[in-house]
Amino acid sequence: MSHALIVIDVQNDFCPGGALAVAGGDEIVTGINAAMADFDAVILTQDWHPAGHSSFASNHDAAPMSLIEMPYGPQVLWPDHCIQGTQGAQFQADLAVDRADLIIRKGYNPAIDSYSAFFENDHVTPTGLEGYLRTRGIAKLTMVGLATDFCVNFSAVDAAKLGFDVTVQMGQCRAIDFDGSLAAATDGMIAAGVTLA
Ligand code: VGL
Ligand code: ZN
Repeated sequence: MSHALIVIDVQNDFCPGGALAVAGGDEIVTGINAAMADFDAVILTQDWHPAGHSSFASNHDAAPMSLIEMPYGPQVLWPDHCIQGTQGAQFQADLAVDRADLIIRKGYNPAIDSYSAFFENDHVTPTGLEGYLRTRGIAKLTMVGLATDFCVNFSAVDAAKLGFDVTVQMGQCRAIDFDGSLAAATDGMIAAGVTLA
């Protein structure tokens, strides 16, 4: 049974100085690079939004971090971030990108956000990652990256629901922690059967 490391959204916009900076986001890069040697496969995810994406507050004349109701459910409105082709969307410069077998992009659908590496926020539109993992015989996943309470959380919970054996290395993640989101994410991951290490 193969074991993959899934590195979630270690991109400039989620690091200090970025458009949606996560405190300490850049601190985890050295440890993630070192961990890559311990896995059969390394997969990177990249948040990859078209300009004017529906998850951007600027598109709704609303304040960043406010909540709206989308056809697929509640959606936090974010500052513009990870716009396709921009410096902010590039991986943090020290991340060992060359070690990756696969880079999976998400959030490219203008009408639907995608926190999870497996499904868009409608929880039904697949990214294709599940098929990739299954056809490679990968059943065990360790997840690290940004942000603990959004993209790591949604990816881990979806993976557990799909039947993967999932561990989140909390020390190699950093959180946005907005309005209790980290505590809720931690509870949700545990309830879904994710191992928090
Ligand atoms: C993320 C908010 C918006 C994340 C991505 O990577 O956790 N959070 N887009
Ligand atoms: Zn995003």
